Amino acid sequence: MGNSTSTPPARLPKDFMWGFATASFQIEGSTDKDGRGKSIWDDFSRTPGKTRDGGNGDIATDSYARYKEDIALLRQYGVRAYRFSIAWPRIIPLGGRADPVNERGIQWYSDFIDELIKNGITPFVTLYHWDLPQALHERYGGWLNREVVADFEHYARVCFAAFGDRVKYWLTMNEPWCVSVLGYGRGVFAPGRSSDRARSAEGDSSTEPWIVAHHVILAHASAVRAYRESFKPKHGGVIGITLNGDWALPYDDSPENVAAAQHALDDPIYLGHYPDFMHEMLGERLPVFTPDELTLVKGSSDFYGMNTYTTNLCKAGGDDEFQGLVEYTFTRSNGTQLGTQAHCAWLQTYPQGFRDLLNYLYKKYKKPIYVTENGFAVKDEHAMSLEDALHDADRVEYFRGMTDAIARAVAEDGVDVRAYFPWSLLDNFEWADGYETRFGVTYVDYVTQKRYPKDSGKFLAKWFAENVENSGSTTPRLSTGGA
Ligand code: GBH
Repeated sequence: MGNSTSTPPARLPKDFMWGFATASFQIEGSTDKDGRGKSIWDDFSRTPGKTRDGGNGDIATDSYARYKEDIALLRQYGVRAYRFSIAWPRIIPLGGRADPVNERGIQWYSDFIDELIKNGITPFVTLYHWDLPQALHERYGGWLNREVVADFEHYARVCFAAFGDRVKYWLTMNEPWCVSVLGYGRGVFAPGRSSDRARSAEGDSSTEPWIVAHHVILAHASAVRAYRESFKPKHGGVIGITLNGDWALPYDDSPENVAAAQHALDDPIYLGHYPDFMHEMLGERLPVFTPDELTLVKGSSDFYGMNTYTTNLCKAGGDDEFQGLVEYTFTRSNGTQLGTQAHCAWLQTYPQGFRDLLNYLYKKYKKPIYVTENGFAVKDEHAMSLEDALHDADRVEYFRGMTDAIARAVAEDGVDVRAYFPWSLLDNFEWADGYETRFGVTYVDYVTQKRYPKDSGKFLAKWFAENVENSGSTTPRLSTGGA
């Protein structure tokens, strides 16, 4: 593949989808409105010590109440699509397949989807972005119990039936690795189970993450089968999963580090089985798919859905099973850094890695790629004045590199990338980081809830207006000023 960045790449095709991504618990607030049940993040985030600044999701960006304002903002940016998630406990407050469906929750998302469509914006829906109904956790241990597979499938069917006439793009799960490892291994995300007794009173990090991941995969695949059998024939949409997939470079040329980088890239959904090194690492602790389940899982995504933020240099070794016994670093063997450091320790800017990842995945799996998240948190942005935060130069640099990488992957390397969703429309509730880490292209003043487009948001609006073949539908209107 080429590395040239001197000439401008060709424009993206006119059906290329771009827009911003968000997730229900990170933006909605209104946690007690319209019959919503509790999610595992409600109590977890309200428990002292679980989020860095003590923040919780009770108000967030107040987007449940302000949804028309948010959609007007999306329109100002000129997006063609919007990726958001549905909160399971708003649809089925107690979560289970025998529990009542909440018509008010359905009505809200239905109105929301109508408002998007009225504004020419394509809805792109995630069914599960980490807000499991608390009732299922209490009833049978949530993701730890096989029961959850049928309950998730039922919830998915309710959503397909209610919204499938208007929603043609579905994601079942956001990042199974985070659900499993961060929720049930490291215990830093809800429900916060871990063998580390300083974090959690309960949990077994040697087995639970793998059990949870197994159920998440089966729940995903069951929902996909339901969609393909009962809804796709009349609705004609596409469905898949999104994984957190960062590019992996070997730290150096040694065979063990080259193998380590490969381990960091392998996953069971697209391979259709657990990778060999997982068997070696976990032995009896790795759950087993029956032959029927393997058939169910294999091919269970119509596209390669991927949240990607950075590139890691990989070294074999260490004892962290959650990273497949691979150590990550951003410091090259010559002591230099891979890229610009973000506010989060795990994130540096490295656009060439993004282009290489797109090429690798397309050659390996030959499926269209939907980039469902990509973004950057500027260091100490939370402590800046509004004026300084709006001039988010490091985020602009990040998106300049990433958009160039996408355009070149498509136009010069022939990779079939269909969508790009920068994370995120708004600064929002950043899970265990609370409100301290800001990923928005729009600044949110949490006192007034006013939204202010940052330079990065304006950059993206302009870039996509200029670099996608014009379909004549949307034009950014940021000259009219802030929101
Ligand atoms: C996304 O995950 C999430 O989908 C989104 O909700 C979130 O707001 C966004 O990232 C920004 O963080 O420090 O060892 O605990 C991106 C993938 C994987 C990145 C887990 C952070 C933390 C690893 N994430 N990782 S650790």
